[in-house]
Amino acid sequence: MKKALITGITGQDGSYLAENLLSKGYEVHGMVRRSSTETFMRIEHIREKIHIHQADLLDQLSLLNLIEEIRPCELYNLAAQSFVPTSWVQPFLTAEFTAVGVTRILEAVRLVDKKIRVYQASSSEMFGKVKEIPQTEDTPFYPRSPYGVAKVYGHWITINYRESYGLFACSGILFNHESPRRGKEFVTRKITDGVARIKAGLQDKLYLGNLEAKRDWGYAGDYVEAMWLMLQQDAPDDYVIATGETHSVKEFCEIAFDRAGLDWEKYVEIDPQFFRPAEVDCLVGNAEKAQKKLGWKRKVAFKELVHLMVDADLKRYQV
Ligand code: NAP
Ligand code: F7E
Repeated sequence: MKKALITGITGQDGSYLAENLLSKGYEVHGMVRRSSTETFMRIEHIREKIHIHQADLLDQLSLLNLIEEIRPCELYNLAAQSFVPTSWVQPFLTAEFTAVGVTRILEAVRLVDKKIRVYQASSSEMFGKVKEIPQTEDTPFYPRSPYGVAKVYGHWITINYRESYGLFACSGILFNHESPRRGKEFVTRKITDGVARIKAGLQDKLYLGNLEAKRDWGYAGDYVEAMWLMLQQDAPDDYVIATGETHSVKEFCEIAFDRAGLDWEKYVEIDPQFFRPAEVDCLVGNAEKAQKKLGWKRKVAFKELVHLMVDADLKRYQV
C-alpha cells in the first residue's frame, strides 16, 4: 500500500487530496499543527480513515522526526499562511511558513530518504503584475504581496533541491481554485456565504473590495488530481494548472446572487478596507503542458463552480 503524507491536511486542498488518495487506495497521513481547539471540520468525515500527526513548519526537528517515522512514498506540502492580505500584516510569519517552511520540508526529505517524491504548492500569485498573457511555466514572476514573494522562494528552492540533490520534487503553479470548503475570508466563499446569509435574512449587505479584479477560477476537486499526477511521472517537473478563462469578482457576484434569485447590485457595497496595498489585476493561465504531459483536464466549468458553491451555502442555512 502506498503511503502519502499531506501537510495542511485540515485546509481546503488537504481535505480534497486526502479523499482523492484514499479513493486510490493510499494509506493517508496528515500533519497538523497544535492549536487549543481542533480545526478538523473539513476532514471530520474521513477522520477514522486517515492518520493524524502533530508537527509544525516552524519546527525542523518535528518535520524530520515525522518523515522518519512515516517514511511516505509521496509528500504533498500544502501547509502555508495562504491568505494574501494577512501577508502584509504578518510578513515575517508568512515568510517563515510559506517560504522557509519549504526548505525545512526539503531538508527533512533529503536527510531521511531522497526517494520520497515531493509536491510543492506554488501559486499563480507569483505572476502578480503579469509579464505575459496567458501565464505559462516560462512566464517571469512579478509577485505583488509578501505571500507572492514567499511562494516564489518556495518554487525556486524546490527546483534547487531537485537540481542540487536529485530530489523528485515538483512545483505545481496552481491558479485560484475554490469549493464549498474554501475559507470564508477568500472572495468567492465570502460572496456565496453572503448570498446565503442575505437570503436567510441574517444580513442586509455584503461589503467587498475591488470588483474589477479578475481571476482564473477552477474547482479544488479537479486541481488535487493534478497534484497526484505530477508525482506519478517518470521525471519531476513544474506545471501550471488553470482553466484558461478569466472572470471578474463582479461577474462572480452577478452569477452567485442570480442563483439565489437576488439582484447583486442591491446588496453589494464597496468597503475600502478590502482593497490591497498592491493588487494583482488579472490572472489567466495556460495549462497546455499539464494537459499534454499529465493528461489533466478540469471537469467543473466556471458557472457550475459558482452554482455548486451557492447551493452548498444555501443548504447550510437551509434556504
Ligand atoms: P488553506 O485552506 O488556507 O490551508 C492551509 C493549511 O496549512 C491548513 O491546514 C493550515 O492548518 C496549515 N498550516 C498553516 N500554517 C502551518 C504551520 N506552521 N504548520 C503546519 N501547518 C500549517 O489553503 P488551501 O487553499 O488548501 O491551499 C493549499 C496550499 O496551496 C497552500 O500552500 C496555498 O498557499 C496553496 N495555493 C492555494 C491556491 C488556492 O486557490 N486555494 C492556489 C495556489 C496555491 P490550520 O488548520 O491549523 O490553520
Ligand atoms: O482574492 C478581490 C481581491 O482573497 C481574489 C489564495 O488561495 O489564490 C488566493 O489568493 C481577488 C483579489 O484570493 C474582496 O482584491 C475583492 O483581487 O479570494 P482572494 P487571492 O488573493 O487571489 C491564490 C492563487 C493563492 O495562492 C492564495 O493562497 O478578489 N477582492 N473584494 C476581495 N478579496 C477578498 N479576500 N475579500 C474581499 O472582500
